[in-house]
Amino acid sequence: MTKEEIHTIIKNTLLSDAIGIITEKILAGIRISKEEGLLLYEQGEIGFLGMLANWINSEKNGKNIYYNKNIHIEPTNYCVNKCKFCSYRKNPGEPGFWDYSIQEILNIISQHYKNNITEIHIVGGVHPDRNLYYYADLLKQIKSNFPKLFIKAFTAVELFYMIEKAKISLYDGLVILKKNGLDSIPGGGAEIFDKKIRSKICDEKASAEQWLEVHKTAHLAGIPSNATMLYGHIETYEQRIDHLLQLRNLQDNTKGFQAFIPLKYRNKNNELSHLKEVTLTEDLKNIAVTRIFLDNFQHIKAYWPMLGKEATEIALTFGVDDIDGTIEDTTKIYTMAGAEETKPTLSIEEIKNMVKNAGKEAIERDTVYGIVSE
Ligand code: V47
Ligand code: SF4
Repeated sequence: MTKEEIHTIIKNTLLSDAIGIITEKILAGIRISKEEGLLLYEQGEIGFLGMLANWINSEKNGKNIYYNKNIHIEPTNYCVNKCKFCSYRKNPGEPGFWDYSIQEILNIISQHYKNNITEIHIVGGVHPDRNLYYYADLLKQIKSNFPKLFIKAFTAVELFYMIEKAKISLYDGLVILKKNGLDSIPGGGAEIFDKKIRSKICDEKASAEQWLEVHKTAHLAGIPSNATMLYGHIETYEQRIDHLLQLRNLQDNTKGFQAFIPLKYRNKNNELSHLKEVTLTEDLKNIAVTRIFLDNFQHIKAYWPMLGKEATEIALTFGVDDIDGTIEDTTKIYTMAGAEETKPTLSIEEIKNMVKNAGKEAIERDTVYGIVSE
């Protein structure tokens, strides 16, 4: 779809004046405001939003859909926090509790290394008895055993806890981790920045300001990161747009975010299980609005273990240019929360078919979006 074709659609359809004006701004490369973003959520028609987001994405990334060969490591599900949406946290002694040693983590990586993985993604519970130097040692041992692997590790929530406990500055703590092998930071823990919602769903964990400060400091220290938003629980559209605005503002300052990942709330086995999950239409609308609003983010990722494989394929024409990776059945966070994929694994053939069905091209990348040649 070209710009001219979108202009024709605006003229010949029953789009409201307001949506028509916002679209003209977008086509002219003019940033839209918070109020205009909210209007897209409230009044935007799903097919039109998808077309617009797909056009923006093709201007930024052509037909490329990025994926990587990765595994996740979830070192423990022991956690000092008690987020109401979490289906994963367990106390020692409870069925389903785990707490891997460094050696066990190295063994897991060895089992997958032969498959040419390029990245390990490490996130887990905030363990009360571990500290910054333990995690620095973990990174160091992974790097010395598997020097070619990129390590994307620890949400801002885990980082804030371990660095505060070490009584050093965020900058110094992050530099220690970087020197020991931290290559990038995943986007988890952001949830929804709004104070009222945060106090209702994840009262104990790092605040919005602390989450943003960790990412800002990481960018200053030369560590790139991702950002997420947990949507589809008790938040409003206004709170979603406010969350996106705070990310867009920080990205203007630091340019350190690589990808934005909307995370759909899944409702099994947690304290918010009474809430209904949102529909696929809502998922696609949310993806499209985020692609339109976050004009300074290069990549929008559909995290397929959360969204499901079929929905991810559709998302590829709603503004998404990244689908995370092969994962090889190494994450439990979403399975425990009721996502369809009970053993999340995506083969290269499946990725290529999914991307081809969407009329795009699959490109293998590393963690920092360098292209991996076959
Ligand atoms: O912060 C927890 C979410 C996140 C549920 O950076 C839930 O590339 C839905 O950050 N329903 C951790 N979501 C995962 C994460 C992530 C995942 C994929 C890629 C990247 C990246 C980062 O998982 C948590 C929380 O927002 N989460 N429970 C649930 N019931
Ligand atoms: Fe802990 Fe993360 Fe679960 Fe919150 S979502 S309780 S921080 S493991």
